[in-house]
Amino acid sequence: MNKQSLIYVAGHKGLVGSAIVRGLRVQGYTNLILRSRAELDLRDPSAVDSFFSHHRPAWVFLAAAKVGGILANSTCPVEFLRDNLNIQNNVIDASHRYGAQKLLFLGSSCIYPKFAPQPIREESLLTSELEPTNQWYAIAKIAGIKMMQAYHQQFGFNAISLMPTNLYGPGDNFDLHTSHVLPALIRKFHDAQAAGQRQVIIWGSGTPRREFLYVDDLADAAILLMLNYHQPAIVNVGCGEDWTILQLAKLVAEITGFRGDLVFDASKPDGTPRKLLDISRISALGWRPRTGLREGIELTYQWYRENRWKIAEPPADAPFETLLGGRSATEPAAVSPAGPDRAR
Ligand code: GFB
Repeated sequence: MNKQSLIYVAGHKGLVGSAIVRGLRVQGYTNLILRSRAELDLRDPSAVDSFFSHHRPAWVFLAAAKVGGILANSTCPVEFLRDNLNIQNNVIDASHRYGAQKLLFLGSSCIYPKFAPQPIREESLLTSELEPTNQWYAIAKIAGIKMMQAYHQQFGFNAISLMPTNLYGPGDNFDLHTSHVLPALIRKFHDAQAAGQRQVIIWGSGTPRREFLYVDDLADAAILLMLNYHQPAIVNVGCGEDWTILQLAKLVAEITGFRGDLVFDASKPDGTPRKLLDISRISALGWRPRTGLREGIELTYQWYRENRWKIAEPPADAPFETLLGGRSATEPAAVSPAGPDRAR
């Protein structure tokens, strides 16, 4: 990849794609080609074919995907399986057919078995059953990894895949129905603080452990791999440390200034108990995360405060599937009628 190469970042408006664009620009890669979802629907094979045949990007970062938190994943299995399969099949195939020099695909730490030995090594893939709440998304991502390896094996196509842990940062989705836990907690605590509420509802038991990586660090890893890694074997990207949801909630409460009670809603799923990644492989290539969790949450909270006015409220009757695509905001989920547990 040189500074004049035409680089296509698919999904440049999303959390990961926007961070990759920021990282590329900082490193002097300015010949970028970017298309919004409205301009190019990556689920449509003929639209993707036409885009690649006209522009023939040399380097492709495939950061476009249907993503969401635990509730979105378990509520919309069709979108998570079908849309991700379609997007990745179209982009992988067109990248190869129109002569891209290299393609980078993003999997996820949730593709590993639910009870994989911790920290999770890349070799754990497909060794036992998946976590049911995100099996649809995981199956699509596993198919994407296999597709990349198949093109590598059959055509010698330089196709590489990285497995990020749970990501967060500027541009995240703060919609309380569809977001991941970290942006959801930022929003819940901010809103509770603003409304003078004394309680914030946290889903599940608070005991699951999660690893959180600031998205600009992931972008640096993606660019490093694009430049220096050419193997079909997948590469984990995480920070090497994890926290319980309770620990995370206390930290976000402190950063946002919320001093009320955390109330646990046991009617919501916990998901997998733990998914800490083994990062020996990427560490051997010289990559380290630069942003600690506290600093990353502070930066993300700052972004949220500066940009929350841009986040459109969806109509009250918006169907759940339409919320998946956007940055829209909704009311907090109701407390379990069974009565939540009090944590502090
Ligand atoms: O981030 P999250 O939605 O997804 O949830 P996963 C992580 C944990 O936080 C779960 C708890 O135990 C949730 O029950 N949690 C507590 C909350 N309060 C909240 C809240 O207000 N919102 C949310 N969303 N969670 C995802 C997969 O799993 O991981 C995706 O579903 C993807 O496919 C992503 O792979 C990285 O970490 O459980």
